[in-house]
Amino acid sequence: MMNYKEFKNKLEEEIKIAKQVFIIGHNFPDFDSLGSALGLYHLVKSFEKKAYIIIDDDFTTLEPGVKKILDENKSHYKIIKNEDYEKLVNKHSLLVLTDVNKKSMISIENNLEKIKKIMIIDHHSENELTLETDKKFISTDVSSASEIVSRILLDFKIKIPTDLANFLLAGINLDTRRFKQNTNSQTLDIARKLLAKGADIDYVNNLFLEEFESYARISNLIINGTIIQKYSENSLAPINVSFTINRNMPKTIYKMEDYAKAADRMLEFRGIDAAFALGYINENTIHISARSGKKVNVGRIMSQMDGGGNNQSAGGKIYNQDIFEVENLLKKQIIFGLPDDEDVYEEPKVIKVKQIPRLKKH
Ligand SMILES: [Mn+2]
Repeated sequence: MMNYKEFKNKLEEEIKIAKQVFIIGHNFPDFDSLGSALGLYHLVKSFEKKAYIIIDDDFTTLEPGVKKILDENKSHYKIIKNEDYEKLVNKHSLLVLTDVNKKSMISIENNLEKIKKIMIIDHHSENELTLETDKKFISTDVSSASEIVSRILLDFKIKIPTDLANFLLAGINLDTRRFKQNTNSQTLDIARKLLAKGADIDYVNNLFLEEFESYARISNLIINGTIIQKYSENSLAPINVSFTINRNMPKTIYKMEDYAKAADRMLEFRGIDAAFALGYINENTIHISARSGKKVNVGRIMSQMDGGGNNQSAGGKIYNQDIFEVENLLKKQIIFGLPDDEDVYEEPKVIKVKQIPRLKKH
């Protein structure tokens, strides 16, 4: 393991000999992963090298603050998908992981053969899944990856643009829970220097407010609007499918990405095999987001509903129909998405209906 100074010097050396540098954070990036990645991009560009940030997630499913930063800044940074990386990577490439050290948490986990050099900047503890490299600076004593990257930029005396100072401060802010934890004098010193570079505390706070509002809105939709139904086939274990609709105020209009996130979140629960979230995206259009694990082919179900997608992730739009009729239609289609659509379908059983008081909003 290198100390900070050795790592910083090694990083400079490796960037300078690399043909191009790929920067990657963890899947579903948060402010720290994104801020530190943008900071590293700036570092690589300052050494006049080609830089790419790999984010393979569908942007519509990202946290709103993260998505906002990406949407507003995508012209300034080369942000690429896995498939672009596969085309660009060669034996002279350097890969830098930031805010992550485990293979299973990066999108290119299965495409690392061509990479000869890997460096890691992180503040999470290591275990047997940590990617193997001796060129790493991983310290759980540091608040965030953004703090480390800020320090590197400051030590190299690289000019930090105001926008970047904001993104780095957002990263530190997130992982210290606004300086309530993991904060020492160096964290505050770096935050102070970012503020001196023009970081705007109001901008950073607003990013967090968007996260919170979206989180509350989707949680409310899920808690008040989800039923779970059990579908069974003769010999196979029953399949649990969740349906999320705002059942109290079914006409409520949500953003398309809210349904995607609601379905994603439901699928995280153990035992849920498929998740559908549906509702209005404007007065007469219903959007359905469907997610599943291995047992249900949601692409097939959605294609029956004039939508599309693959086994695990699909969606579709329906015009001028009643939301609960659409839900019933969907339930009927589910048998087509089961592993074997022989005539072994039983009436679905509702196994759980939860209603708790709604939040004021929505
Ligand atoms: Mn972090």
